[in-house]
Amino acid sequence: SAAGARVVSTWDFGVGANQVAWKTLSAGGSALDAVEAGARWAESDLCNPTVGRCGNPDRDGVLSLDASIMDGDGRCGSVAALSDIAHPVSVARRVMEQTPHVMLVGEGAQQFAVQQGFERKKLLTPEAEKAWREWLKTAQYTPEINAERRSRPGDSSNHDTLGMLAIDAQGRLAGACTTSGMAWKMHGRVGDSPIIGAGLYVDNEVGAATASGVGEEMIRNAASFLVVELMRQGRSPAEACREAIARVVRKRPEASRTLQVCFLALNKHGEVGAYALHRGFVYAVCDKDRQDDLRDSASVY
Ligand code: SD4
Repeated sequence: SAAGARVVSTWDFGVGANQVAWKTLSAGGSALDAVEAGARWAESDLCNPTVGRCGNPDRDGVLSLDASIMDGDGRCGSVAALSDIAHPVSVARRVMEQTPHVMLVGEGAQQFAVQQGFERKKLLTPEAEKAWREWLKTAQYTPEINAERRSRPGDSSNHDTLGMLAIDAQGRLAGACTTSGMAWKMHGRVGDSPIIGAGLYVDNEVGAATASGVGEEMIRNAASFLVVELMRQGRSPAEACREAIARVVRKRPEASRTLQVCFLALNKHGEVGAYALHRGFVYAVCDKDRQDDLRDSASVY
């Protein structure tokens, strides 16, 4: 039975992603298959300007995607700055399963994807292109603290990466993270989402963590690894996320006032916790009792 299974995701569209993942979990499938399926759903979501094919481009008008996947047994794979491929999370899984490497970037990642049978096609939507042309008028890179609700296509809202963590009926953990990164980022910029330990970390012995927000802060603090290590030391998921946020603030108190950073964690007992720098972070929780639970995270500000 799927009694102990559970899946959690960042942001309100995490509800829909969880429901897709739940189909796998409730049928006795693996956490790894579940998070890949959920992340693929987010990547094809027509309304999401920060994940997958409808994402906003970088400052040169190029849509460049980052994604990672990690199994609780330590296997992991990721792609960064990948263009023209609709499902980066699945390419990340192929990197994990079909190569001796963990991370492929840019052209090499795309070449590998095509070799693996992924279709190469231009993804930038007319809405995203229009938003980019609008942005070019001022061309200021000033990431906003996220809107509380789902952003619309062409919205310049920056924080809607999907981070998803799951535990399956057999107690195995897995996670996935997928994003188009910060809108209007520099060409070649890589965020936290494809960096194992920054945007995602999973360890069957302890639990799993993922992040959303301005990725530079997560990379600086090896943040998802930090959250998992804090849980290893005995913190609950919520305490671990809160302490990691405190670390972000201590390191850059001034920047922390204007940047959003959000952590979500799931431990091996299925307990869930979250914490954010600023209010407005919501996360979705799905298990056998409830498949549409959306919760508000606590925050510093
Ligand atoms: C990044 N962390 O590329 C991602 C952006 C994000 O919600 O989380 N958006 O820095």
